[in-house]
Amino acid sequence: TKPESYLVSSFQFEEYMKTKAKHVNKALDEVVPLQEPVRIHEAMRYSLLAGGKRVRPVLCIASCELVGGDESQAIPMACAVEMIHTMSLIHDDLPCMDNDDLRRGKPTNHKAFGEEVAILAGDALLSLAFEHVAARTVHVSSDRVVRAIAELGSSVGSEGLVAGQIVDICSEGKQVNLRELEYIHVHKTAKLLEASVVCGAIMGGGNVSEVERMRRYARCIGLLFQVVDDILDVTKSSEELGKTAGKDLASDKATYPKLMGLDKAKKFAGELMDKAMKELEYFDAAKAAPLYHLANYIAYRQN
Ligand code: GRG
Repeated sequence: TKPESYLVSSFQFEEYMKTKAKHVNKALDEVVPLQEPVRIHEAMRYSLLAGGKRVRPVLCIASCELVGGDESQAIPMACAVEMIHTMSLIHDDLPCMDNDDLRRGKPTNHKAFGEEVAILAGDALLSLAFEHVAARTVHVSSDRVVRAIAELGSSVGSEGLVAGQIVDICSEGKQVNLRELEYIHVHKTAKLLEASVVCGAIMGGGNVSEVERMRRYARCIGLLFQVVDDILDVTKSSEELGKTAGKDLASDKATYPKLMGLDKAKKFAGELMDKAMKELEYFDAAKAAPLYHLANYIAYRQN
């Protein structure tokens, strides 16, 4: 599939991402000031303001604007999804989970602050996310705020991120089939992307059919995100190794290229992209431009 065919040429995507990310970063900086107790707020800010791509908050804002809402209605929710994303990374990096030393090119939270503080920083960010949406959302009816909070909650808990993580942990050392791999990815990665998009549409005043259409779009790009990640793992490491056997094909971690072959994985990514685009066709093309480009960015990113 040609990426160009989806692009509305006059739309400045990089400019759009930069501007929206700047708004989100400013809001996040204000939501978590360096106050007493300094140690915990320092640790929260360290990971929250560490320079992530802000894909989830930008999706949230774009989805809100697509259905006719204003950015201001989605900003607290946009901050909340980034707080939850950040806390999931902090906990994922812990010695009892993935035991990683580096994240976004910096020492992981527990390396910088110690394990106790890292666990608490994650807990505090998770709690603050829900508090912030409930307390700070303006110009949205309270029934919409409550619906969005329920949506967000289900994407994180034992039917969401946590479900993906537990199945991933329990499958360690075992052969994972395609169905199980998809379950892990849908829950660990796609659920929060889905909540970001769906909650943006709810806050922006979308009707039920618009919200559900955006959910289907998000499910496709959520899985796409991971399939592309798996493909990049293979292609990048084979480049680094100076060809053929990619690291991922050699390691025991299940990936799409490993389970279905690289060509089929690429074809699958293309199909997910097409399906996502189909959902956007229902909307005004100019208004949907950011979401076309976001899908495109996820599909064709280089890292
Ligand atoms: C959520 C209560 C709760 C606990 C956490 C550890 C855990 C349960 C879940 C793991 C979730 C996880 C680490 C999923 C992977 C998510 C993912 C695709 C990360 C990469 O996202 P990017 O590329 O990263 O958007 P940046 O750094 O740009 O933000």
